[in-house]
Amino acid sequence: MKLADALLQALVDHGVQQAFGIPGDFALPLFKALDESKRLPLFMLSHEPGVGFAADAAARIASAPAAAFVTYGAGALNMLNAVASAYAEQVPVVVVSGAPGTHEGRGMLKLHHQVKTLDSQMIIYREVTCDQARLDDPRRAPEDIARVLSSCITHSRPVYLEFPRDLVDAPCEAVRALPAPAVAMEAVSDCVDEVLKRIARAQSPVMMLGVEVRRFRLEAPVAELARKLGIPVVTSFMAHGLLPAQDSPLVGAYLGTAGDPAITRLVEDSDCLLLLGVTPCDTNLGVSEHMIAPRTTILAHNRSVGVGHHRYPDVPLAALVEGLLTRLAREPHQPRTLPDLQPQPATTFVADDAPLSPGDITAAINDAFARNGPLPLAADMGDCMFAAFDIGHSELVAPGYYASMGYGVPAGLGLQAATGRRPLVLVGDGAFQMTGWELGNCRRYGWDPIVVVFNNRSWEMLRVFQPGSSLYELDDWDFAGCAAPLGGIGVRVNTRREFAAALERAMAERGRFQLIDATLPRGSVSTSLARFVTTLKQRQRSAPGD
Ligand code: TPW
Ligand code: MG
Repeated sequence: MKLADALLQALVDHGVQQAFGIPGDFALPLFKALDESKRLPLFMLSHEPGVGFAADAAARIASAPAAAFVTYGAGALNMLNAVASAYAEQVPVVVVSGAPGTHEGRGMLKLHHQVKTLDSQMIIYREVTCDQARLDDPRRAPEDIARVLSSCITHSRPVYLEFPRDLVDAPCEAVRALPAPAVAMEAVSDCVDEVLKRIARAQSPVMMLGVEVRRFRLEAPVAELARKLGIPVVTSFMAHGLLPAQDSPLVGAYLGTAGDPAITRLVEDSDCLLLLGVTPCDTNLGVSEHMIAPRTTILAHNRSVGVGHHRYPDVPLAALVEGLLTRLAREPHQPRTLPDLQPQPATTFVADDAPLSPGDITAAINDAFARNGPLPLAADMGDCMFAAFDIGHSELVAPGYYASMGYGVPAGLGLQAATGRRPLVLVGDGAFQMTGWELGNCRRYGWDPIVVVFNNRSWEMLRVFQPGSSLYELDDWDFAGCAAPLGGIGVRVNTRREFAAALERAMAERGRFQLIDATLPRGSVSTSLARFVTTLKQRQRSAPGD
């Protein structure tokens, strides 16, 4: 076998279904091999941040790794922020970077794209990936590839492979996938005992689901667990969009001070909060007037479980969930009666001539989804992400923790590449300025996302953080006018009636991307964003040691 083919076959064998990328001279032989082998569909975008975000979204929606192929230096380092985001949010992206040939760069002349040394890129990438290898020895490469891809799946984090350009055709053995790491069943069993005891003792247990539930494909087992125990289920901020089915045992998303007060009380008054795969970060757990007490929580995250102050260092979430289900099958619990929550009523949408607000956009989307069926959502950072919380029963990919702008549009493309389903993208005007141009790649791949630009001509979220400045005002770009030259259809709307009509048309028309440039008044943000930011700001001032 040749080294490039061994790598590509190993990617497929480890569940990778798509490659996204942009070539360069150090990566050209590898791209040629990728193209000719036909093992993976290759989607080429315009800018490496888009490549990284698209691969991230493809991996999130499929709960499987996705690959991002780039060239050395300018390409790989251009993608760094997207990979950092994937690291922070536990997304299995396999970065494959072309690299100088094994004997290049040893003489007097530095090579183009080189930073300090030929190792600089590897050193930088170590910080944003969970495992790395340079495939510079075809005898060792199969072992290295197997280890790195196994780490990617085990930890659900990005990994980094550097591929010297002269070794694409080097003969090598096929890669043999490693078995999943063994789990100490005794520890799992003790942990299950303790968790069930805590739940049995509690008056008001609540289950909060985090992104690991999705990453490790545990949505169905976790829903079954909640039903068997009779425990109400909420998602964390980052995990909104999990359990999208209408009949799932989900109450809603926990947004602390920014969310539905009934859900906030349920979580914050619970005497046993079961955090399953929840990242313990400020956007998930810090948006509260009083901190959630560690003594009353059970936190399963990052392959360990903490029960109060007691820690099980090597119990992955999947083993815990499976252990709990097996135990409940043997010793069924009497399910509790679920508390009678009174969630906030959904806003009803009126298609009149009033100017649009962010809430109108989501109410109209809910209406359209109820009529036509839901579309998977990709949301960018900004008020549009908070709007996404008002849309029910749909899958969502969004950077709820790392919070990088520029995610929405390329993520939408990644969603369609991975699922074949048409996505709905929610994006602010500021974020669209960063990566919106990737829409120009829809035509050649037959993608037709619907894109709603929340156009308030501002970096509005920043104004909430620090009001009283004109720093945040943006110019009024004609986003709708840009759509046709990029191969799509664009329309600018100002009122609720115009928005509803544009959305209905967009949903009915297939084949080209549809951009709805939704004019919002400057200074208008959703109340959830305003409350969210206010609480985060309060935390900044108080609570040292958080
Ligand atoms: C890559 C900092 C967070 S929110 C925001 C900025 C600049 C303004 C977003 O403006 P937009 O949305 O998209 O018009 P809206 O609703 O607030 O008006 N650079 C990156 N990521 C982040 N998060 C920032 C800067 C930021
Ligand atoms: Mg804006």
